Amino acid sequence: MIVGTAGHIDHGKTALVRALTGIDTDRLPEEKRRGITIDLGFAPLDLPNVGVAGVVDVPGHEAFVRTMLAGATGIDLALLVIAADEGVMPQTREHLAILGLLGIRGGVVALTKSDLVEPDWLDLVRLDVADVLAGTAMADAPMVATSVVTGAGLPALREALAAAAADVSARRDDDVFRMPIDRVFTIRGTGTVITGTVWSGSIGRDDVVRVMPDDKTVRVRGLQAHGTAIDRAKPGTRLAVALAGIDHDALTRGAVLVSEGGWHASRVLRADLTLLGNTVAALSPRASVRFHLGTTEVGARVVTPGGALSPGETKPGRVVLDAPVVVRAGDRFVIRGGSPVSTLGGGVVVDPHPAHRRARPWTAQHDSFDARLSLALREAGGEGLGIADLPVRLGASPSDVAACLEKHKDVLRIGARIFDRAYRDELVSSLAEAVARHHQRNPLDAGVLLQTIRARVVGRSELLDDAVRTAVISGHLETIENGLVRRTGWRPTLSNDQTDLKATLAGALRTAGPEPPSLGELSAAHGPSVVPIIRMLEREGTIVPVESDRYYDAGALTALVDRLRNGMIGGREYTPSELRDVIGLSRKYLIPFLEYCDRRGITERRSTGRVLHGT
Ligand SMILES: Nc1nc2c(ncn2[C@@H]2O[C@H](COP(=O)(O)OP(=O)(O)O)[C@@H](O)[C@H]2O)c(=O)[nH]1
Ligand SMILES: [Mg+2]
Repeated sequence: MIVGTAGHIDHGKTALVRALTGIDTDRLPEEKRRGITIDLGFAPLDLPNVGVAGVVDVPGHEAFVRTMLAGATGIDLALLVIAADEGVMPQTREHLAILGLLGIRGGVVALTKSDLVEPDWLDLVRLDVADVLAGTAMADAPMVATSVVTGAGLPALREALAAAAADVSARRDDDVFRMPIDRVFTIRGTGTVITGTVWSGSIGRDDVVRVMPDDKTVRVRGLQAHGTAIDRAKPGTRLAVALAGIDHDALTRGAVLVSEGGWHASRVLRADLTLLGNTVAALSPRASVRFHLGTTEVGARVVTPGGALSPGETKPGRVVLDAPVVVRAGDRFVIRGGSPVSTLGGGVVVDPHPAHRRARPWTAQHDSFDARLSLALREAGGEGLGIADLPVRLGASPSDVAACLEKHKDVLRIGARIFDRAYRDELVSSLAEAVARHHQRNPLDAGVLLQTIRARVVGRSELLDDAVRTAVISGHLETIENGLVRRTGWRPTLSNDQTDLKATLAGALRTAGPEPPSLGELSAAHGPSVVPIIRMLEREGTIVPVESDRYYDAGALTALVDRLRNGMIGGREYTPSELRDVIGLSRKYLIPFLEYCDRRGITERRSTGRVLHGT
């Protein structure tokens, strides 16, 4: 449980934290070198029936905002501090806006320095504050007047915090692990130590985790929470982690510790973007801003299609980052800019890895996991999505993802990936159409090579396999020998002329016997239908290719082979000219015929001639 303080400078945040916890967070930086047990800006706060919460409080407005942002999903509760003598001030409003942008819903308001004002005044301040809070993230927060001088209101504040903490839903630890790193240091004897707040999932001693965005693998040597060594840490824990296998220098604030798999750095992300209502100007398209998410801060450009983002407006767009950042769908981020720097707005990550080309912004209404999954599947087309990537890509726990995949009607699961079922069905139609077109253009072909039509559609090979299988099962296509497919029931059909030509060609080859004309000669004499009809005769076994462009009548070829066999004595080597005498062919036909016999294993070629095979 992490409590984040917020409020205008000098309104008494640090004094209040000291009164509640006994720790002076303003003095912590000096004590930082004392090591792992002292966590910069975090003070342990005992809450009745809740346990120890970590309260984050750091000095200085800029540092403060950064720490709040670093807390993002790390902060469970906000403690908004407003001095009773001054009331709401500019930084109160900025911090309030940030709490809203970060999606922090629970909190308590402390009206500090109540000893400095009259009760009547305090009542007026209460009304004024309630007005400002109306419609914000803190609208329903209880208000407690406090004084660190008299001690008034402190027990009530502690109780209000405990009650609010009990209302905050427990974070799930059956989720992918992520912890943004906010500090890195070296401890003699321990090595590299980092600190941060566990945002999701859990981490245990000896776990192997990755440091992103550099993607280095490290082992967890030890864990400490609030100064005590522990074996496993749950989400929402302030944690110090000793790491093996990495140097202090290789780690920076802004890096993120994650569990294996599914996490990839993003350069472009899709988001619902909001510009705060009190900003003076619209955010022009492609405006340069600072992007804050967790402990990461990078330059970025915000791209909102259809023109500028106006004050108070929320619309879908893209964020183009100057450096790779590890984000997850559902993450809240803040954008700051201007001079002096102030909070301009922020957004919710809708898709950390949008498709490169067709990436159109998704609108805010696509907020259910099911709907986003359908959109992502559609965009992924023939590539599909890796199931292991979905918890990060679409922002749901692995078990929720698994449950959704079970019943989602669009999902076609093949191995470790999922595809859009409609895309697969379109592929089936495309394949069937490609085969039909081939039949139309080549009506005498038995079919088309599966390989050829697969090359005409787009998709991963496992999806194409599935589409072919589906086309066969659904009766669109049938596979025939030699890697050929055809429309189910399709047979080559001959016109009357072609039927005549088929007989003519078969007759011509039969008559020619051992010295048949080439395919070129036949085509020259009979026209372009010769080739497909010859192929058909070949498929039927009437004729046999001896060379690539010369076919023999099957009977004539058998007779020729017999003549060769009968004329040769086993074991004796024959030169080509001796074999010409045996079978009486001219050299032009003889050599290709002998090579055919070698290929078929009838004869065997030796250094000076041929022998009958096996003799
Ligand atoms: N009288 C009075 N002064 C307070 C109270 N709380 C804080 N202060 C004073 O207000 C000043 C600013 O307090 P600090 O905690 O540093 O404010 P921060 O900037 O919000 O952390 C200090 O001088 C405190 O002593 C209070 O309850 N009563
Ligand atoms: Mg302070």
